[in-house]
Amino acid sequence: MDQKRRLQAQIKDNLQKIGSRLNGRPMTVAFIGSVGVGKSSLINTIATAMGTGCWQQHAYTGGHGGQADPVTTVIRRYPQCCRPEEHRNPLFPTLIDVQGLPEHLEGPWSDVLSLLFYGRIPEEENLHDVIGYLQTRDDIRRPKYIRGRDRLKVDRVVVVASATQLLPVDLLQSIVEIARPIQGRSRRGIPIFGVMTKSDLVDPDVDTEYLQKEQRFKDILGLQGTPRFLRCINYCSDIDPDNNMIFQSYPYLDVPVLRLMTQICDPAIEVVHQREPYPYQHLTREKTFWILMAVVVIFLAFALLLR
Ligand SMILES: Nc1nc2c(ncn2[C@@H]2O[C@H](COP(=O)(O)OP(=O)(O)O)[C@@H](O)[C@H]2O)c(=O)[nH]1
Ligand SMILES: [Mg+2]
Repeated sequence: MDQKRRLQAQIKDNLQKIGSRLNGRPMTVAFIGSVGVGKSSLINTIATAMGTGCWQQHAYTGGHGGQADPVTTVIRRYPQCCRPEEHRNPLFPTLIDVQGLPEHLEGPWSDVLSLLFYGRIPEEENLHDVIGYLQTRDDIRRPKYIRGRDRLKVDRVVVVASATQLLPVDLLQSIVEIARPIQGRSRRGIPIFGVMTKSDLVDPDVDTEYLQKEQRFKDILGLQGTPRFLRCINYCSDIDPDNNMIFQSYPYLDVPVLRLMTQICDPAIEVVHQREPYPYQHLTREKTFWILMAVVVIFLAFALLLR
């Protein structure tokens, strides 16, 4: 218990330091990964670890046999680590659960994820609607997603994979490219963390297949030799079949997650080019811009002629 309190105190300290850098707004941590890897469970585990009470289901967990709902990709936001009434600390991070991303981010999907990271997608928006919108409009006519809000900007990306499921290599690579672009027009670079859930279901000491998967995961995300990786066990019915977690918390689950949270909230880790705006194409490359210019020129010419 002592260790839990000590880590919580350190996180609060870190948040205080980061808060001034973010102009007093809380940081936003996005959880991304395939369906069923345990993103929602991880959010609930973090909520429990960061708080004082027992486990509660804030983010809805459990799937329908691992099937994704093909038409809803919703961003759920959990301000103040799911427990605003407990923390009353405006600097406690907002956790966001990015549900139902496809395994391959083709076409406009990477734009959508990029817009999300830049804080341009309003709350509770179905990402499939954003896709539909982008497919029917060119760059200049995107009034819906043209405004970025600082409090919606993603400051940390936590990529979640499971020890028992196939690694979605394509998805992982795309997330890295979008979060930390090295070429192209966008430059805002967001720190990436990796969590391997369900480590209760494997034995890393002898399971070489698992170890290879973990190495690959770290390689793709650039986590090799860094403290930005965590093997974790979530609060779930496998580890607590009688659901005693609704009456108590388990320090052996809380402490590892809190260790990762100290890293996530470490003021030494920063977003590169934090204030960089979303790189809309330069205005002069837009058809609409030239049409407007032509109208203005014709109008001026008429005005001159009629003088
Ligand atoms: N054994 C075990 N099961 C887990 C763990 N984390 C999540 N689960 C289970 O995995 C399933 C999917 O979890 P969920 O959080 O809904 O995944 P999501 O789709 O990524 O949000 C649920 O049945 C969870 O109980 C874990 O660490 N260990
Ligand atoms: Mg979920």
